[in-house]
Amino acid sequence: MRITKKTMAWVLALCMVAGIFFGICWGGKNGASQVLAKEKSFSKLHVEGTHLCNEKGKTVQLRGISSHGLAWFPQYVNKKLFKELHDKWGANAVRLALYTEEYAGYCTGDKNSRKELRKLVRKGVKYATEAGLYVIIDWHILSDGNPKKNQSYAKSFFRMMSKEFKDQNNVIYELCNEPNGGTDWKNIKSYANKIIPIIRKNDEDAIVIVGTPTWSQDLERALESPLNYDNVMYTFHFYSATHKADMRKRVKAVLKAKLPVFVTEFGISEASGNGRISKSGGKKWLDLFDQYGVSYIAFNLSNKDESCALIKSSCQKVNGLKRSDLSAFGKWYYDLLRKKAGKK
Ligand code: IDC
Repeated sequence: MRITKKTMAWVLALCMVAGIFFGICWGGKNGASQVLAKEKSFSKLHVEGTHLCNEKGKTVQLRGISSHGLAWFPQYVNKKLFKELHDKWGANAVRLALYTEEYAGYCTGDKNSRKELRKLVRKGVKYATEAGLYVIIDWHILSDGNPKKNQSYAKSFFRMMSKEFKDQNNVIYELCNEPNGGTDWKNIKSYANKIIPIIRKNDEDAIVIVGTPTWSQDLERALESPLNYDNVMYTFHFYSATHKADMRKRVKAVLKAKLPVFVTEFGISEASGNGRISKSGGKKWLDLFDQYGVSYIAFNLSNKDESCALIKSSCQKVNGLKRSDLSAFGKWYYDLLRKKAGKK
């Protein structure tokens, strides 16, 4: 066959089309591009009234699960389990609890252990993103009752994280799990006013959740004197075998006054994380939060021998969980999440 200029042009054109086609396929198979595609599929959230909204102004209620201490139970930060939480449980969010002091906490180790913990957070964010879950990065203060105590660590941590995740719509920052031990709202505000600008410099409208006094229960203090930023929510935590109608009444009043609240942690055990469970109390609390579109996250994703763990202590699996592998709390929450997500 004589190769004419016309044939050459056709061959060239075909090569170009094939090149583009294979380029797209390769890009699609490549992990990074896939993550990018997923990232774009998360609606950017903002705060309106008591709750979160998506770009179309529709209420978005996040319902999810918190890790136990990341350093303590790192085995549950795995790709398959996070996908299961989304696909099978019907959750749409996870929380990564990074303890600051207890059990190899972020602020108690050396430079290397901090680096390893950041790797774990990164891994959690990646798996959550791939699974289609919003993800809360929780600076889990507890024995360090005043967030000012480890403020310099918090500053550099949130600076790094917000820089890294600035383009991800699904990442939410929780500044201080549970202030306690006499830490007042003035202390917390002063801390939040240092950290929020650091995050906002990298990600100007990221959702930020701020803890409240007395183990994140005194929402009234935030209502009296809110922070001067948009897209800020205030933390409330409850454990239904301890916290009952009198506290529900207080929370309801605050919601009626339109304070944006996020329940970043709850359990149906006693506040110690152990003891008896109250399913009926848990239902009353979640009914209230459903009524106001408030998001909630159950604590915790582990098999620790305590009644607030979602997995039975006899179960050693880290994914592929069946309903029968779950604790009483786990079964109750699994059924509730599936029902809310419209799964049969
Ligand atoms: C508990 C864990 C428990 C651990 C303890 C101290 O369930 O295994 O020994 O912390 O690190 C909270 C805290 C949360 C607690 C939980 C239950 O935010 O860290 O976890 N709780 O006590 N506030 C109220 C209850």
